[in-house]
Amino acid sequence: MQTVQRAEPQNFERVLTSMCTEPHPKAREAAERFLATNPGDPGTYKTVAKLEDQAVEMLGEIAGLPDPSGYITSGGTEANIQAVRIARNHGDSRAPNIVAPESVHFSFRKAAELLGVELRTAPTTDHRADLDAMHELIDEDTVGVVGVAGSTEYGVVDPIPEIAELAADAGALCHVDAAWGGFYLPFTDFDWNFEHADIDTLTIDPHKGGQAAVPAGGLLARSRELFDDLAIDTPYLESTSQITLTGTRSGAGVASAVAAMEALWPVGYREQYERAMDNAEWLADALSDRGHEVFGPELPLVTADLSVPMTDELRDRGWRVSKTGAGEMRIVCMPHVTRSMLRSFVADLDWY
Ligand code: 0PR
Repeated sequence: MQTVQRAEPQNFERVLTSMCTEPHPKAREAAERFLATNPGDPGTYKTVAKLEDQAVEMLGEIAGLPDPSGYITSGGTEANIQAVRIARNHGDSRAPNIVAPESVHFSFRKAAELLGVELRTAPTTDHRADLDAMHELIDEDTVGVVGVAGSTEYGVVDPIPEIAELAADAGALCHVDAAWGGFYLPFTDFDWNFEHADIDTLTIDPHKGGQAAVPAGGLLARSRELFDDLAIDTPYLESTSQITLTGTRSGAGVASAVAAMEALWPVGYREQYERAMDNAEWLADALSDRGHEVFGPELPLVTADLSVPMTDELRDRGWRVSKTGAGEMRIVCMPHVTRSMLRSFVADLDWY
């Protein structure tokens, strides 16, 4: 009996809520070719180890960091956990805390619990980090200050240069979570990356806007020394230490990240950003024309105050839509979301 069948959803046909998308054909092909490789053992799997260096180099170019350090993680969660670990190990507090806006992804809660670090979250203003509120939470035990460049729920970009200043004044590290926003932001006017601010570490995920296959997240650091605090001895491998969180890792993710970035950076990603923003703006207009209160798009993500029963009805019709914590409907205009998809979505809304 064949138990492994076609993956659902097919063609991302009615998926309006995911931050992942259909991999680029070149990324899919590369992932298949590298399925049996393990960048966790670079002595044995040399080709994929070289590809990982290339991936980090390209992510550095996207994030404005010449000569970057970093690696391809299993996703944004691992990258954020490792960034908190770097901040904790780099600081010298016995009761360390990190300060972040309340809009941070829940992966920071996992990081805090795992690492014994207190996570202090500050209220936001219009979903954006509030610098005064963050400043109030910072004290001598603060080892890290976090900004979000493209928030999960509202797609908002925090004032990163000012957050980096808060961190520097506190003698703490600055981490930016651009897991989702990182492949859109190079084509905007936002100051979000290493070029614009004194950032120490940054999360940027090829398996989201980068159109790589899952799993391919990215963690970058301004200097190699930041990773030294994470190094664990690996006596029986050819390489002598490991800075990653996981051991055996997916070579498929690494290879597909390189293939996607080679195919799309920068022209393809720019086109993708422009198309996604056009779609998000079209949707925002269509929803406000129908009397809904709309937030966004700052990046290609729109929320609207559609009633909860309506969201349930849409789900019954096969639309994959999700809600924010405050109950608004949230639509992410990923590359697979086309104008015709949005037209039929709005037509379904009109039907109610
Ligand atoms: N940081 C930000 C800003 C994120 O939006 C996310 C994920 C992460 C970190 C964590 O990344 P990983 O999920 O790669 O570890 N944001 C989405 C979310 O939690 C992830 C997602 C993706 C959810 C696809 C659903 C889905 O179909 O909502």
